[in-house]
Amino acid sequence: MNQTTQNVYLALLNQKEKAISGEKIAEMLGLSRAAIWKSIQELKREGYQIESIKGHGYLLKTSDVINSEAIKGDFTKDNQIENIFVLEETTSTQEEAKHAFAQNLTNHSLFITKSQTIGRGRFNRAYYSEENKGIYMSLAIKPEITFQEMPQYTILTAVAVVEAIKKLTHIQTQIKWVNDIFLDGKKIAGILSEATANMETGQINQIIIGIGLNFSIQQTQFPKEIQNKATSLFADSTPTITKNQLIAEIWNQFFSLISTDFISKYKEYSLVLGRNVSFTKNGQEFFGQAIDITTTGELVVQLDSKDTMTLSSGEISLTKY
Ligand code: BTX
Repeated sequence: MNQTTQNVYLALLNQKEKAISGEKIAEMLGLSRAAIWKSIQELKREGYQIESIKGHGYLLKTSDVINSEAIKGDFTKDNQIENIFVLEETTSTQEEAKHAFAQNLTNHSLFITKSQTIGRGRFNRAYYSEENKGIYMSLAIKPEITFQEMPQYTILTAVAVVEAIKKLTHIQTQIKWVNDIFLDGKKIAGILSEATANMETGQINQIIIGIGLNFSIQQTQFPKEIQNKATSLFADSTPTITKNQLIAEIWNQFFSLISTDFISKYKEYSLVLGRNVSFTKNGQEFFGQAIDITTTGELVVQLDSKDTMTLSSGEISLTKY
């Protein structure tokens, strides 16, 4: 979207559900009526719903197109994101953040895409990203901290996602250790945190936190392989919020929770505590019960043999027995 169109969009947005005439926008922006008309057509092509009301002008209706200004408009003062880049399509927002780091990115930047062609999860697994029906974003942070000083970003982000969804929709989701958000027993979101250290100083100097959230993918639209284990926030109902609102709220929560005891909340929202789980370590399968999550986010499992094992990473399965 070019700068003129962005400004026209802002003029419509600032009207707050009232119509504004093309003449007035032209006057405000010091542009011709024809230029305004052209921008309105561009906005419509991008998916914005704009109604023309005779004698009143243009009315921007609630339209769920990801837009950086709409997102920023909902930021709280805690939110430290300085730049938002909205991309029509990319391979992976994690890669976009990496490229930005390679070009000397210095501040907190958020990369969001409407369509992701090679979205990935942990262990290079694919993350299914349906165009316009999900939130696919990566936050790039440039800290100078040691590994020990680094907050548990995956845990923090999981809590931020649960809190944001709860605040905006009253829907209660749960966290499956370590990085998945579940609704009604199925995954609606996954988190991928990646950090890079400077070998000379030993400091962590690049952190990328990726979130993939199934917003309004219909249940039947998921690929066959994940049909039974994936769902969306609004799989079969009309969304009651916009993606822009949820994106802003997730990062508002993230920055306000960072200095709090978010591990307690993580435990409160855990899908696995008290449940029977299985996992594989060094090629051997273990069974037991998840009994605790430590202050550093590790999962404590009491094995059937009564020994306990503390897992710091990897994956567990919930078992039925
Ligand atoms: P994960 O490795 O924990 O989960 C990946 C697994 O989840 C897959 O193997 C598959 O079984 C299942 N899966 C794949 N797609 C979906 C989906 N849409 N909904 C539910 N289950 C699914 C989780 O990894 C972390 C994913 C992060 C994705 C974000 S999107 C923005 C950023 N860019 C990018 O490339 N990755 C991150």
